[in-house]
Amino acid sequence: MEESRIALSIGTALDRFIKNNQDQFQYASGELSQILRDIALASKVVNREVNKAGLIDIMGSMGSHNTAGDQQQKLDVLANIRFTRALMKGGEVCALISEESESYVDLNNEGKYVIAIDPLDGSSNIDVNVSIGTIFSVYRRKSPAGQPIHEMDILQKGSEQVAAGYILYGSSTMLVYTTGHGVNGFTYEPSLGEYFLSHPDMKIPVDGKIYSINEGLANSFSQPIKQYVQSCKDKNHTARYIGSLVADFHRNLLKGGIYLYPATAKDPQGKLRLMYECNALAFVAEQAGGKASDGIKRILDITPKDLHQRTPFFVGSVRMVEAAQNFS
Ligand code: FBP
Repeated sequence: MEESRIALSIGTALDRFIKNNQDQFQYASGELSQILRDIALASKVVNREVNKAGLIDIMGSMGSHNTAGDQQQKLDVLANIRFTRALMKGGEVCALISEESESYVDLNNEGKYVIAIDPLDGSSNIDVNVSIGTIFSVYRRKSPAGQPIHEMDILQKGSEQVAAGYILYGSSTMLVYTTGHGVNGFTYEPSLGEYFLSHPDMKIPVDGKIYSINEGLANSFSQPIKQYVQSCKDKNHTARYIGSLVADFHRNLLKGGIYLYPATAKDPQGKLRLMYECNALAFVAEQAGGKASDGIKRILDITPKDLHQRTPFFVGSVRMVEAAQNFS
Protein backbone atom coordinates (compact mmCIF):
# COMPACT_ATOMS: atom_id res chain seq x y z
CA MET A 1 0.00 0.00 0.00
CA GLU A 2 2.64 2.59 1.13
CA GLU A 3 4.86 1.83 -1.97
CA SER A 4 2.09 2.81 -4.37
CA ARG A 5 1.44 6.07 -2.47
CA ILE A 6 5.13 6.92 -2.77
CA ALA A 7 4.88 6.64 -6.53
CA LEU A 8 1.52 8.36 -6.77
CA SER A 9 1.72 11.42 -9.02
CA ILE A 10 -0.28 14.35 -7.66
CA GLY A 11 -0.81 15.70 -11.16
CA THR A 12 -0.19 19.05 -12.84
CA ALA A 13 -0.56 22.07 -10.63
CA LEU A 14 -2.69 24.93 -11.99
CA ASP A 15 0.27 27.32 -12.06
CA ARG A 16 2.31 24.89 -14.11
CA PHE A 17 -0.61 24.25 -16.47
CA ILE A 18 -1.16 27.99 -17.02
CA LYS A 19 2.55 28.45 -17.75
CA ASN A 20 2.68 25.46 -20.11
CA ASN A 21 -0.29 26.73 -22.09
CA GLN A 22 0.45 30.45 -22.10
CA ASP A 23 1.70 30.44 -25.69
CA GLN A 24 -1.69 29.23 -26.92
CA PHE A 25 -2.95 32.70 -26.11
CA GLN A 26 -2.82 35.36 -28.86
CA TYR A 27 -1.69 38.17 -26.56
CA ALA A 28 0.58 35.96 -24.44
CA SER A 29 2.42 38.37 -22.15
CA GLY A 30 1.71 36.72 -18.83
CA GLU A 31 -1.05 39.17 -17.86
CA LEU A 32 -3.92 36.79 -18.56
CA SER A 33 -2.00 34.05 -16.74
CA GLN A 34 -1.67 36.35 -13.74
CA ILE A 35 -5.41 37.13 -13.82
CA LEU A 36 -6.20 33.38 -13.76
CA ARG A 37 -3.82 32.96 -10.81
CA ASP A 38 -5.44 35.89 -8.97
CA ILE A 39 -8.90 34.38 -9.49
CA ALA A 40 -7.62 31.03 -8.20
CA LEU A 41 -6.11 32.71 -5.12
CA ALA A 42 -9.29 34.63 -4.27
CA SER A 43 -11.32 31.43 -4.71
CA LYS A 44 -9.14 29.67 -2.11
CA VAL A 45 -9.96 32.41 0.42
CA VAL A 46 -13.67 32.24 -0.41
CA ASN A 47 -13.54 28.44 -0.25
CA ARG A 48 -12.04 28.64 3.25
CA GLU A 49 -14.85 30.97 4.40
CA VAL A 50 -17.59 28.92 2.73
CA ASN A 51 -16.32 25.70 4.33
CA LYS A 52 -16.51 27.08 7.84
CA ALA A 53 -19.51 29.33 7.27
CA GLY A 54 -21.54 27.59 9.98
CA LEU A 55 -18.84 28.32 12.58
CA ILE A 56 -18.26 32.00 11.95
CA ASP A 57 -20.78 34.79 11.67
CA ILE A 58 -20.91 34.66 7.89
CA MET A 59 -24.32 33.13 7.33
CA GLY A 60 -27.46 35.02 6.47
CA SER A 61 -28.30 38.34 4.96
CA MET A 62 -26.22 41.48 5.02
CA GLY A 63 -29.43 43.52 5.33
CA SER A 64 -28.62 45.29 2.05
CA HIS A 65 -29.77 44.68 -1.52
CA ASN A 66 -27.80 44.37 -4.76
CA THR A 67 -28.60 45.99 -8.11
CA ALA A 68 -31.33 43.47 -8.89
CA GLY A 69 -32.97 44.14 -5.54
CA ASP A 70 -31.89 40.70 -4.30
CA GLN A 71 -31.08 40.42 -0.61
CA GLN A 72 -27.27 40.48 -0.35
CA GLN A 73 -25.95 37.54 1.67
CA LYS A 74 -22.90 38.17 3.86
CA LEU A 75 -20.93 35.68 1.76
CA ASP A 76 -21.96 37.54 -1.41
CA VAL A 77 -20.33 40.66 -0.04
CA LEU A 78 -17.29 38.80 1.27
CA ALA A 79 -16.72 37.06 -2.06
CA ASN A 80 -17.13 40.34 -3.94
CA ILE A 81 -14.50 42.01 -1.73
CA ARG A 82 -12.07 39.08 -2.09
CA PHE A 83 -12.26 38.86 -5.88
CA THR A 84 -12.18 42.63 -6.34
CA ARG A 85 -9.08 42.96 -4.15
CA ALA A 86 -7.27 40.09 -5.86
CA LEU A 87 -8.05 41.47 -9.35
CA MET A 88 -7.12 45.05 -8.45
CA LYS A 89 -3.68 44.08 -7.09
CA GLY A 90 -1.65 43.39 -10.21
CA GLY A 91 -2.83 46.21 -12.47
CA GLU A 92 -3.73 43.84 -15.36
CA VAL A 93 -7.45 44.59 -14.93
CA CYS A 94 -8.75 48.07 -15.85
CA ALA A 95 -12.46 47.53 -15.10
CA LEU A 96 -14.61 45.17 -13.09
CA ILE A 97 -18.28 44.29 -13.66
CA SER A 98 -19.89 42.52 -10.71
CA GLU A 99 -23.39 41.32 -9.78
CA GLU A 100 -22.85 43.09 -6.47
CA SER A 101 -22.02 46.51 -7.99
CA GLU A 102 -24.53 48.86 -9.65
CA SER A 103 -22.04 50.12 -12.23
CA TYR A 104 -18.65 48.85 -13.34
CA VAL A 105 -15.62 49.67 -11.20
CA ASP A 106 -13.02 51.71 -13.13
CA LEU A 107 -9.63 50.72 -11.70
CA ASN A 108 -7.89 53.71 -13.29
CA ASN A 109 -4.80 51.95 -14.49
CA GLU A 110 -2.96 50.80 -17.62
CA GLY A 111 -4.69 47.41 -17.44
CA LYS A 112 -5.74 45.74 -20.70
CA TYR A 113 -8.41 43.45 -19.31
CA VAL A 114 -12.04 43.78 -18.26
CA ILE A 115 -13.56 41.21 -15.89
CA ALA A 116 -17.23 40.35 -15.41
CA ILE A 117 -17.91 38.29 -12.29
CA ASP A 118 -20.70 36.78 -10.21
CA PRO A 119 -18.65 36.44 -7.02
CA LEU A 120 -21.08 34.01 -5.39
CA ASP A 121 -23.78 32.36 -7.45
CA GLY A 122 -26.60 30.35 -5.95
CA SER A 123 -26.72 32.56 -2.91
CA SER A 124 -30.12 31.17 -1.93
CA ASN A 125 -28.27 27.94 -1.16
CA ILE A 126 -25.50 29.39 1.01
CA ASP A 127 -27.22 28.92 4.37
CA VAL A 128 -28.36 25.38 3.62
CA ASN A 129 -24.91 24.04 2.76
CA VAL A 130 -25.74 23.28 -0.88
CA SER A 131 -23.06 23.76 -3.58
CA ILE A 132 -22.53 27.34 -4.73
CA GLY A 133 -20.15 28.90 -7.23
CA THR A 134 -18.27 31.83 -8.71
CA ILE A 135 -18.58 32.68 -12.42
CA PHE A 136 -16.06 34.85 -14.35
CA SER A 137 -15.46 36.23 -17.84
CA VAL A 138 -12.30 37.96 -19.12
CA TYR A 139 -12.31 40.44 -22.02
CA ARG A 140 -9.58 42.63 -23.53
CA ARG A 141 -10.36 46.32 -23.46
CA LYS A 142 -11.11 47.87 -26.87
CA SER A 143 -10.01 51.45 -26.21
CA PRO A 144 -6.29 52.20 -25.71
CA ALA A 145 -4.91 51.37 -22.26
CA GLY A 146 -4.60 54.32 -19.92
CA GLN A 147 -7.52 56.20 -21.50
CA PRO A 148 -10.85 56.53 -19.65
CA ILE A 149 -12.91 53.34 -19.80
CA HIS A 150 -15.31 53.44 -22.73
CA GLU A 151 -18.73 51.75 -23.05
CA MET A 152 -17.28 49.56 -25.83
CA ASP A 153 -14.82 48.14 -23.29
CA ILE A 154 -17.68 47.07 -21.03
CA LEU A 155 -20.65 46.03 -23.17
CA GLN A 156 -18.84 43.36 -25.19
CA LYS A 157 -20.50 40.30 -26.76
CA GLY A 158 -19.73 36.93 -25.19
CA SER A 159 -17.91 35.94 -28.38
CA GLU A 160 -15.24 38.52 -27.41
CA GLN A 161 -14.32 36.66 -24.21
CA VAL A 162 -10.64 35.67 -24.07
CA ALA A 163 -11.16 33.45 -21.05
CA ALA A 164 -14.06 32.32 -18.85
CA GLY A 165 -14.92 29.77 -16.22
CA TYR A 166 -16.29 29.01 -12.81
CA ILE A 167 -15.39 27.75 -9.38
CA LEU A 168 -17.69 25.16 -7.83
CA TYR A 169 -17.64 25.06 -4.01
CA GLY A 170 -19.10 21.56 -3.71
CA SER A 171 -18.17 18.22 -2.16
CA SER A 172 -14.78 19.15 -3.53
CA THR A 173 -13.85 22.57 -4.88
CA MET A 174 -13.13 22.78 -8.58
CA LEU A 175 -11.95 25.48 -10.97
CA VAL A 176 -13.03 24.93 -14.58
CA TYR A 177 -11.97 27.34 -17.33
CA THR A 178 -11.29 27.91 -21.01
CA THR A 179 -9.13 30.37 -22.96
CA GLY A 180 -10.70 29.27 -26.22
CA HIS A 181 -8.56 26.12 -26.48
CA GLY A 182 -10.78 23.54 -24.85
CA VAL A 183 -11.95 23.23 -21.23
CA ASN A 184 -9.91 21.96 -18.28
CA GLY A 185 -10.95 21.23 -14.70
CA PHE A 186 -8.79 21.47 -11.59
CA THR A 187 -9.57 20.07 -8.16
CA TYR A 188 -8.48 21.92 -5.03
CA GLU A 189 -6.23 20.00 -2.61
CA PRO A 190 -6.75 21.92 0.66
CA SER A 191 -3.85 20.29 2.53
CA LEU A 192 -1.49 21.58 -0.17
CA GLY A 193 -3.48 24.77 -0.87
CA GLU A 194 -3.22 24.08 -4.59
CA TYR A 195 -5.40 23.23 -7.59
CA PHE A 196 -4.38 20.17 -9.62
CA LEU A 197 -5.49 19.12 -13.11
CA SER A 198 -8.17 16.45 -12.56
CA HIS A 199 -10.40 16.84 -15.63
CA PRO A 200 -8.29 17.48 -18.76
CA ASP A 201 -10.01 18.44 -22.01
CA MET A 202 -13.59 18.20 -20.74
CA LYS A 203 -16.25 17.33 -23.31
CA ILE A 204 -20.02 17.39 -22.74
CA PRO A 205 -21.89 14.39 -24.18
CA VAL A 206 -23.73 15.32 -27.40
CA ASP A 207 -27.00 14.09 -25.92
CA GLY A 208 -28.23 13.47 -22.36
CA LYS A 209 -31.08 12.31 -20.12
CA ILE A 210 -31.06 15.03 -17.47
CA TYR A 211 -33.15 18.21 -17.58
CA SER A 212 -32.70 21.03 -15.05
CA ILE A 213 -35.49 23.61 -14.74
CA ASN A 214 -37.44 25.08 -11.82
CA GLU A 215 -40.76 23.37 -12.50
CA GLY A 216 -42.24 25.25 -9.59
CA LEU A 217 -42.55 28.09 -12.11
CA ALA A 218 -44.25 25.88 -14.72
CA ASN A 219 -47.53 27.78 -14.63
CA SER A 220 -45.78 30.76 -16.15
CA PHE A 221 -43.76 28.86 -18.76
CA SER A 222 -44.62 29.45 -22.41
CA GLN A 223 -46.43 26.65 -24.23
CA PRO A 224 -43.29 25.54 -26.13
CA ILE A 225 -41.33 25.23 -22.87
CA LYS A 226 -44.16 23.24 -21.28
CA GLN A 227 -44.15 20.96 -24.36
CA TYR A 228 -40.36 20.53 -24.21
CA VAL A 229 -40.47 19.61 -20.50
CA GLN A 230 -43.29 17.16 -21.22
CA SER A 231 -41.20 15.60 -24.03
CA CYS A 232 -38.39 15.04 -21.50
CA LYS A 233 -40.85 13.28 -19.19
CA ASP A 234 -42.22 11.21 -22.08
CA LYS A 235 -38.64 10.03 -22.67
CA ASN A 236 -38.26 9.21 -18.93
CA HIS A 237 -35.46 11.73 -18.62
CA THR A 238 -34.35 12.54 -15.05
CA ALA A 239 -35.22 15.88 -13.47
CA ARG A 240 -32.33 17.38 -11.48
CA TYR A 241 -32.45 20.97 -10.18
CA ILE A 242 -30.10 22.11 -7.40
CA GLY A 243 -31.02 25.75 -7.80
CA SER A 244 -27.34 26.68 -8.06
CA LEU A 245 -26.53 27.42 -11.70
CA VAL A 246 -22.85 26.42 -11.41
CA ALA A 247 -23.68 23.09 -9.74
CA ASP A 248 -26.45 22.22 -12.23
CA PHE A 249 -24.23 23.28 -15.16
CA HIS A 250 -21.24 21.27 -13.90
CA ARG A 251 -23.26 18.06 -13.46
CA ASN A 252 -24.69 18.36 -16.96
CA LEU A 253 -21.23 19.12 -18.38
CA LEU A 254 -19.97 15.81 -16.99
CA LYS A 255 -23.03 13.63 -17.58
CA GLY A 256 -24.87 15.29 -20.46
CA GLY A 257 -28.06 17.26 -19.94
CA ILE A 258 -29.75 20.61 -20.35
CA TYR A 259 -30.24 23.54 -17.96
CA LEU A 260 -33.08 25.88 -18.82
CA TYR A 261 -34.10 29.16 -17.22
CA PRO A 262 -36.76 30.46 -19.64
CA ALA A 263 -38.74 33.66 -19.55
CA THR A 264 -41.41 33.52 -16.84
CA ALA A 265 -44.22 35.80 -15.69
CA LYS A 266 -41.94 37.06 -12.85
CA ASP A 267 -38.92 37.46 -15.15
CA PRO A 268 -40.20 38.04 -18.72
CA GLN A 269 -36.57 38.44 -19.89
CA GLY A 270 -35.47 35.35 -17.96
CA LYS A 271 -33.81 35.57 -14.53
CA LEU A 272 -30.12 35.06 -15.27
CA ARG A 273 -27.73 37.85 -16.13
CA LEU A 274 -26.05 37.81 -19.56
CA MET A 275 -22.76 39.54 -18.64
CA TYR A 276 -21.72 37.62 -15.50
CA GLU A 277 -23.71 34.40 -15.48
CA CYS A 278 -24.59 33.26 -19.02
CA ASN A 279 -21.70 34.44 -21.24
CA ALA A 280 -19.04 32.57 -19.27
CA LEU A 281 -20.97 29.29 -19.10
CA ALA A 282 -21.92 29.60 -22.78
CA PHE A 283 -18.21 29.93 -23.71
CA VAL A 284 -17.30 26.91 -21.55
CA ALA A 285 -20.22 24.89 -22.95
CA GLU A 286 -19.29 25.61 -26.57
CA GLN A 287 -15.59 24.90 -25.92
CA ALA A 288 -16.67 21.53 -24.45
CA GLY A 289 -18.74 20.72 -27.53
CA GLY A 290 -22.09 21.90 -26.13
CA LYS A 291 -24.51 24.68 -27.03
CA ALA A 292 -26.00 27.79 -25.38
CA SER A 293 -28.85 30.00 -26.56
CA ASP A 294 -31.68 32.22 -25.36
CA GLY A 295 -34.05 29.78 -27.01
CA ILE A 296 -33.51 31.35 -30.41
CA LYS A 297 -30.18 33.21 -30.58
CA ARG A 298 -26.65 32.01 -29.67
CA ILE A 299 -25.87 33.54 -26.28
CA LEU A 300 -22.35 34.57 -27.39
CA ASP A 301 -23.82 36.61 -30.28
CA ILE A 302 -26.05 38.75 -28.06
CA THR A 303 -24.84 42.37 -27.91
CA PRO A 304 -25.35 43.56 -24.32
CA LYS A 305 -27.19 46.87 -23.85
CA ASP A 306 -27.03 46.94 -20.06
CA LEU A 307 -24.59 45.64 -17.45
CA HIS A 308 -27.26 43.70 -15.58
CA GLN A 309 -29.48 42.66 -18.48
CA ARG A 310 -31.22 39.32 -18.16
CA THR A 311 -31.72 36.64 -20.78
CA PRO A 312 -33.52 33.30 -21.10
CA PHE A 313 -30.84 30.59 -20.87
CA PHE A 314 -30.75 27.18 -22.56
CA VAL A 315 -27.39 25.43 -22.13
CA GLY A 316 -25.97 21.94 -22.30
CA SER A 317 -25.78 18.97 -24.70
CA VAL A 318 -26.17 20.04 -28.33
CA ARG A 319 -29.05 17.68 -29.16
CA MET A 320 -31.06 18.66 -26.07
CA VAL A 321 -30.63 22.43 -26.60
CA GLU A 322 -31.57 22.04 -30.28
CA ALA A 323 -34.62 19.98 -29.30
CA ALA A 324 -35.70 22.65 -26.80
CA GLN A 325 -35.17 25.39 -29.41
CA ASN A 326 -37.24 23.45 -31.96
CA PHE A 327 -40.23 23.73 -29.65
CA SER A 328 -39.73 27.55 -29.41
P1 FBP B 1 -27.93 34.49 -7.79
O1 FBP B 1 -26.77 34.83 -8.59
O2 FBP B 1 -28.61 35.68 -7.23
O3 FBP B 1 -27.69 33.43 -6.82
O4 FBP B 1 -29.09 33.90 -8.82
C1 FBP B 1 -28.87 32.96 -9.69
C2 FBP B 1 -29.48 31.63 -9.26
O5 FBP B 1 -29.41 31.43 -7.89
C3 FBP B 1 -28.83 30.46 -10.00
O6 FBP B 1 -27.69 30.00 -9.38
C4 FBP B 1 -29.93 29.42 -9.99
O7 FBP B 1 -29.82 28.51 -11.03
C5 FBP B 1 -31.19 30.25 -10.08
O8 FBP B 1 -30.84 31.59 -9.66
C6 FBP B 1 -32.25 29.72 -9.19
O9 FBP B 1 -33.38 30.50 -9.40
P2 FBP B 1 -34.82 29.98 -8.91
O10 FBP B 1 -34.74 29.90 -7.42
O11 FBP B 1 -35.77 31.02 -9.41
O12 FBP B 1 -35.05 28.66 -9.55
